[in-house]
Amino acid sequence: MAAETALLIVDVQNDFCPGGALAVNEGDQVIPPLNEAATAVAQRGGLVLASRDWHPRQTKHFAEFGGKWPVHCVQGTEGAAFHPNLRLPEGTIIISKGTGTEDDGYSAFEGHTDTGETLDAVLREHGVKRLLVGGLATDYCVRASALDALKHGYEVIVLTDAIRGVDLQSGDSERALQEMQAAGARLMTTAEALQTV
Ligand code: VGL
Ligand code: ZN
Repeated sequence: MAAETALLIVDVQNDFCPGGALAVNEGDQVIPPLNEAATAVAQRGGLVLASRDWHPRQTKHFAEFGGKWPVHCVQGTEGAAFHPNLRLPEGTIIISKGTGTEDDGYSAFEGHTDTGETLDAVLREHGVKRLLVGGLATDYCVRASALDALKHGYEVIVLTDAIRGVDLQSGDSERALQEMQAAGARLMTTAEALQTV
């Protein structure tokens, strides 16, 4: 794998895992394959990025202010922390998103580093051409981030064993996968992806 391949870990935070405020079924099961991918990518000199849902307490994203969701991933809370079993290699770049009071901020491409850089800018600076994408949730932030990555011209591989969905409507995750694939993403298991690229 060349250094032009980066790993984007989407929103593996306590609130999206079992016991959390917006728990995704089996959400914590994305962690072992993502830890494996992170180690492999970092070892080969590739960049690892981790996005986090990072909401203010009052945002139109939450049901009590007109949105769709229970309160989750409020900036600085335990629910917003990365899951303790997630092992982020040294040098992992954190992208915070959903930080506004008006927007959902589903895509990591709407987020920023702590110095205010966009994800696209970071990827360009590092010469990244291809993104491996995994995390939570398949039908929201993984979907939005993968589709935006394709729009920005990156090659995208979705790690099928390292994603789980909310499925507010049954079939949402399956439809999201088909949508990502139709837009040009490749779907592979983590093991396949680490062998192939
Ligand atoms: C997400 C629902 C609400 C996600 C974030 O990370 O996929 N889903 N906020
Ligand atoms: Zn959210």
